[in-house]
Amino acid sequence: PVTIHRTAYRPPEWRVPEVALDFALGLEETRVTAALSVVRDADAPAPLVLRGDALTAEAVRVDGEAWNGWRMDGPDLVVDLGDRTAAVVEVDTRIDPAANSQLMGLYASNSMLCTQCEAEGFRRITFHPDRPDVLSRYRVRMEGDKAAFPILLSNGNCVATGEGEGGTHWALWEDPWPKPSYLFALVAGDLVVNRDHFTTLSGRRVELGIWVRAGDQDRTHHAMASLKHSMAWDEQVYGREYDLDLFNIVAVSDFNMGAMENKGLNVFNTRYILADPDTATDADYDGVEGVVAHEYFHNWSGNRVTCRDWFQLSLKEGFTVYRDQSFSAAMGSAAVKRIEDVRVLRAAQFPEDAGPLAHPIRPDSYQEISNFYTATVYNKGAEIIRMMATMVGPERFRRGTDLYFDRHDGEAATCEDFVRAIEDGAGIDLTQFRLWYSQAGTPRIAARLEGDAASGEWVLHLAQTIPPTPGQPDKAPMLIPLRIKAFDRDGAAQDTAEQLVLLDHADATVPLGRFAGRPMLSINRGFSAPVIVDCARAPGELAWLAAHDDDPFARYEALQQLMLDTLVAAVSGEAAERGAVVDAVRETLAGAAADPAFVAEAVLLPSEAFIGDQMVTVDPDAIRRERLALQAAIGEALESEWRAILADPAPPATDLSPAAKGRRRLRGVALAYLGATARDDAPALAFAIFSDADGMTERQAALATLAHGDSDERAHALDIFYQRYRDNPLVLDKWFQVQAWSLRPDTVDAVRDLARHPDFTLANPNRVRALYGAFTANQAAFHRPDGAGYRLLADLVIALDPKNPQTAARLIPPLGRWKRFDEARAALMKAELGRILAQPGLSRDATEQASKSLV
Ligand code: B3K
Ligand code: ZN
Repeated sequence: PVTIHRTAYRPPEWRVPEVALDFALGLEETRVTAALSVVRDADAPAPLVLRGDALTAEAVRVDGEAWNGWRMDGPDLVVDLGDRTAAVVEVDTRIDPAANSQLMGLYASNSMLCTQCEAEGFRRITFHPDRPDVLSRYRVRMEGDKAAFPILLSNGNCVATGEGEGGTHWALWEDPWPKPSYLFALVAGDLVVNRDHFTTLSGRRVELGIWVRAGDQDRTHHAMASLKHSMAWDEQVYGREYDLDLFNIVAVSDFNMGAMENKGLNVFNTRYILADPDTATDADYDGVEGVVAHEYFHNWSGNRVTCRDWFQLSLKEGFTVYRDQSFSAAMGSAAVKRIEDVRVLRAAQFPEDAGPLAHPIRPDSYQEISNFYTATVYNKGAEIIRMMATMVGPERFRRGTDLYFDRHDGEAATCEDFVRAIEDGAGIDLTQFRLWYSQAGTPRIAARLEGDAASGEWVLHLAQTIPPTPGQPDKAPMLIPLRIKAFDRDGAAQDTAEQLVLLDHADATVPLGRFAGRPMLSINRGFSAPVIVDCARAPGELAWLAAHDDDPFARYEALQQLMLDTLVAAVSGEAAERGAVVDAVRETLAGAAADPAFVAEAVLLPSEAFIGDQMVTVDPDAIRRERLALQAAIGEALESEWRAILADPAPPATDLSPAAKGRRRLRGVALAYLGATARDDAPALAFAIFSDADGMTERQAALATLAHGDSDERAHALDIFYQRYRDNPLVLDKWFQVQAWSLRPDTVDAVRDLARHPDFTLANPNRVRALYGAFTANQAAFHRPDGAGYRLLADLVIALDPKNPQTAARLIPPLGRWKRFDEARAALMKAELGRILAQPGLSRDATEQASKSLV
């Protein structure tokens, strides 16, 4: 496979100011004529290289004349234009959308046609430079059978429609904004719309449409409300207005990721559009809100200012994730949102940064760009933006982003452009900070308190190390902003003010002030930097912080650390000292009435995987055992508290206020703790909640709790759930998922059986992820000592890769964590990676992931 290097970037030799596309639509055959107006930018004659992927050029014309001066170079079309400096190049191609199982380019989903072009899917529709720094104005004509495709959509505005011959009709769309090919979209199908409108800050009326299949309209209201909130928020917080008269969203069931920000025509996975209380959990509602916002925000951070090349992906993704996180924080509880975001970072990004696929947020090379839509580029990328915002404060940050949008509007920009705009606009020197873009690996900070008995002065010693990562053995110290505060155990009067420490050397000593005794150290408050802090704690310090810290994230963190320390000690064979955790949970629960959502997050035990991340060699079985034991101990010791929470009736499922969501979340946690005890009535209690539930949040929480056990109620509930929702794909995904999450010892076998279930299909990425994504997150199951879990995953990758390499390749990384496990498991994992690599015709996607994972 060819490796593409960031430093090999060269500006395009040909620009393409105009693209006119003509589609004769059909599910099995779509004919495409593309007319590219090309203009030479290179000084000397240069061939026009148009990228293709599995395309055949049926005819080529230049300036209206048949043209023979072209050849294929592998998949690409090379047109010799002699010494012309401008031309109109027309190419006819023919594609089969129904056979497109990769879901890249133009494909059929439930007899509708839709497109996905990012990153390199446009070249599966027609020949084109297909690089993000080539921006064009698009004019799209499409014609198709009126009965099969009553709705015809593309980017921009519909400027004309008409009837054709033989029952066809056509539409002409024009997008006034120049855009890269990856933002092109087309949708044709039998769709219904939820229409609304939004009036922008400057008084322009924007028509909004959310297009779904008949019967789904009533489940689009939350998405529509989220869209309008996003539009208003981006005006208020970033001064960004929408720039077309039309904004359409289409929901499709077969989609490789969450959604796509095509200009004026977002295409979404149904999962992030459809929601009603009966079928969607509160978390699903939040997912809809967050993804609708994310894609909408891309209109500025991504579309108006796009990326020069794919190495700059975090320019749009990191920034846009930061923007959607801030938006969701403003719509609900900021503290809870921060906890959730950090949990995602630790679950998905930290392991990536610590493994063979580690890469900087701005990678240096890739073989297949689809493999770089990672938690590092997205979520760590967002943390890098957040650190800049933290260092300069909101007003200066806004000056920086204003300058960025102003300077680069209409351009294809780089991460460096963004950093320079923040430097210039906010007035800060980010020279050293830039290392966050180039160095991979999660920095570790060792923190140590030291006091002077005579003076009572205390200092904090900090030391940073950045672990080696592939291709980066040695790292330079980074600039790490740490929000820090020290508390006096006995009197708040002597608390120091919070300080923002900018750690910019390998070591530093920070004066904390005068304290009567060792102060309580609150460090990395709000998770101000994406780092791991190692800090020796005095007895009782974490419990004190869990109860008294005035930063909610730090309170959460202290309790998590206390749980983690207890669990890691138990797993390492030390006598389990569970009392401190039980007491701290009890104390935290006392605040449940005031802030149930926060309390629910705070009292959750760390995941099995995160416990494993603390160990040199992960012992999945011991982690499973000790975590369950601690869960049971907390369940039993606080039984009356959990029962009291459950005795308080659930708020109606239609109540989606943060308070109601928080109460449901806490009820779910209470049920899980009770479910972990040996109490005889626990299954019946869960079953009653399952049966009485008036919405999916309670229903799913009860089902998930039952799924861990082996009660009669479990089988019964699973059956009821299946019968009730078998025709609703998104809910059926949950049925697969809860079984793959199960802590039962036979989960590997259950997943193997579920993969043979008539409702399981490799054609739908949501279904694949529901079963296998959940399974690989189930640490003790996936890592079953005999390797059955690894084999199951590799079998799936091998079966899926020929159909959908992008989705297949994304499932490989869990096999690459072999260095963290014992020798027997490591050998089994490597064997499965080897088996994947040995498949003839393995995709570039899977080859890159599997080969890098073996190193
Ligand atoms: N930009 C798209 C991701 C496309 C992924 C292609 N493999 C969705 C998003 O981040 O908003
Ligand atoms: Zn995005």
